Amino acid sequence: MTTPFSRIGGKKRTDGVSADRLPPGQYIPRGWPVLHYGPVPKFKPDSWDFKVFGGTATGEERRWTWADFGRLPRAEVNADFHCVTKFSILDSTWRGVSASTLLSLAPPSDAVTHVMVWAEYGYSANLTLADFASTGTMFVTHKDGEPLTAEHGFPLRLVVPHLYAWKGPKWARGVEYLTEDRRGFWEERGYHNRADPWLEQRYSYQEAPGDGPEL
Ligand SMILES: Nc1nc2c(c(=O)[nH]1)N[C@H]1C(S)=C(S)[C@@H](COP(=O)(O)O)O[C@H]1N2
Ligand SMILES: [Mo]
Repeated sequence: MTTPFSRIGGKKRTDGVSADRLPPGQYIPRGWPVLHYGPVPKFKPDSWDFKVFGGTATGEERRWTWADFGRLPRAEVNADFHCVTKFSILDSTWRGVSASTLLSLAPPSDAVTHVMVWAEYGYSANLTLADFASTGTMFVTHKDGEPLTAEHGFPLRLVVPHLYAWKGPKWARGVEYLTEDRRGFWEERGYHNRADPWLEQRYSYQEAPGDGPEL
């Protein structure tokens, strides 16, 4: 059975998608909207690097140039994408480097509980280590076989399919291992620290004690 539940401009659309595929309050837009704060950065392959730092097991920072990063093992995941502004993109094939691959190449110390993923211009998003290590979490270069466009995060963005999409920085440049939770860019600005779309964890005022650090 399919349910007509997505709307555009007040007009009902039947998408042939069963209702349990969409988290509460979400709809399927036409196309893939572009949404971010600030300008689109220019990719500079010569100076681009990706760093894992903070609470690494060795205490050392790990750094990859663009060429080094290109040699990391690739993986693919089929997953959905849910923005807190209520659009959802279903069934994308994401290709890239799994967060779990980075965790095994640059292991965190036993004290690490959270990560901060950093992007160009200081954008950041915090995740529990468990959410970061989860199978679907991936630094992606391609969607549905096509390289990401600049607006969608080229050359590299994080995708965390089981959380609202702001947890996936476009133009990602690194990961900081944290020994306690710290709020990222939107989590400091009124958005929920955990961001589970199935629980509609949209705003920080919905947080229960223990969901995040004091604001
Ligand atoms: N660097 C950066 N990444 C970002 C954002 C941003 O403002 N800056 N916005 C996030 C939000 S709120 C969403 S919904 C998705 C949107 O991705 P898209 O533009 O590819 O649809 O990017 C996320 N990643
Ligand atoms: Mo978003």
